[in-house]
Amino acid sequence: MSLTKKILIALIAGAVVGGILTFTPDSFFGPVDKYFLNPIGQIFLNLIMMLVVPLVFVSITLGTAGLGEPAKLGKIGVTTVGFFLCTTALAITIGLGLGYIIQPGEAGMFDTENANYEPSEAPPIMDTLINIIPENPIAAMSSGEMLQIIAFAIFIGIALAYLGDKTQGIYNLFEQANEILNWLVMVVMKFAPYGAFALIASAIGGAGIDAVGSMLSYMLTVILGLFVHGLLVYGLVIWFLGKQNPFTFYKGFFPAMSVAFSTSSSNATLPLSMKTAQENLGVKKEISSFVQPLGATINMDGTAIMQAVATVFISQVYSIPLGFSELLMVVLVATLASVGTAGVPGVGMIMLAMVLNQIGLPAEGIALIIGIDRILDMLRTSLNITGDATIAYVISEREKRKEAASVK
Ligand code: DAS
Repeated sequence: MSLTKKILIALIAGAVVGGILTFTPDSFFGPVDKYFLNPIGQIFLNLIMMLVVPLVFVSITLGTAGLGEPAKLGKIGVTTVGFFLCTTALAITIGLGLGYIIQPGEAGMFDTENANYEPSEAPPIMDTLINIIPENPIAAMSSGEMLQIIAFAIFIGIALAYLGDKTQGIYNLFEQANEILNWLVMVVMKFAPYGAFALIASAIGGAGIDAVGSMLSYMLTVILGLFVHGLLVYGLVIWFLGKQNPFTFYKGFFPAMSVAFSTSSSNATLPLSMKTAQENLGVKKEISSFVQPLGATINMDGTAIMQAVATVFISQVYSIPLGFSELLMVVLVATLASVGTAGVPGVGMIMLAMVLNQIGLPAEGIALIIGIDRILDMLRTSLNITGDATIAYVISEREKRKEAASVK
């Protein structure tokens, strides 16, 4: 049986067990989660997170070196970031639109009196952009500062491209390191079904049916936004720019989406995202190795949709109308906010506090939605990595068409 089928069965089984657990008392769910579900889920998460920093560093270095002369790297880089910003701005617009059409904040009484949420500090956007160049690359790697690791890897890759044969040995070393890391990814993925089962059972069991019930209108609005963006926006991009049937694309990329769903972490899924894009979708290795790690850090369309819907939801619950300028501010801040935060579980909530603060909405409103956020995080993380793969696929197909034309 394929890994995809095993993960799918594990997810369904985990969701059923999680649903049953929501009806059990905390005195039962607590120990089950603490001594069984959480350890299995955490071991799986740690195993893949262990590979992320070395894999991002090696793959971006190889991807950059593989793109060859900096002029091509510059073009690919500008196209990539341009695509990222456009799709994220579209995602936010879809989220805002659905929030106004469905009006989830009017769906019922929400207890705003006891709503209390202490937002953890999100990195100021300007600091993030200035600090992209690491003072100490080793420190960046030890603390998992993904943008700084990516920047350092790009410099190394450019040097390898320029120095060519002089550093062929080092290039080969990176190639061999990449082989080792990909082999380890394959080994770790054998554990994926068990990790997926434990993670989803714990997330659903922990959310509780009552929380889901009262937040249903909000959840359904976000989920609708994710599907509209995934099927319509990415579907059209894959169809018209990638010249591919979107459903063929989704079928090929599903293994990565299922792991993203289980882990709620773009970073943790990155090793499999790149492997799946290259092997199942035929994305050129140097494009995949450059676009996907960058996207896992700065491109989060699913998160942007949640933030847009949550902003409208909170403005409705607190009866604070948003003017056109506030809505534009949401688009700008939510688009930029995703640049500075890595793809790890729950990062969307941290960024949401930043967005709410910027437009003067109470961040305490996050307390209303945080209980069910982990379930939405699973879905939006799947969309986040799919957006990265979509852009990598489109750019790769365009490069292939250019190469074919130049051969003729
Ligand atoms: N979990 C984040 C990710 O890995 C997304 C989020 O928190 O919204 O992409």
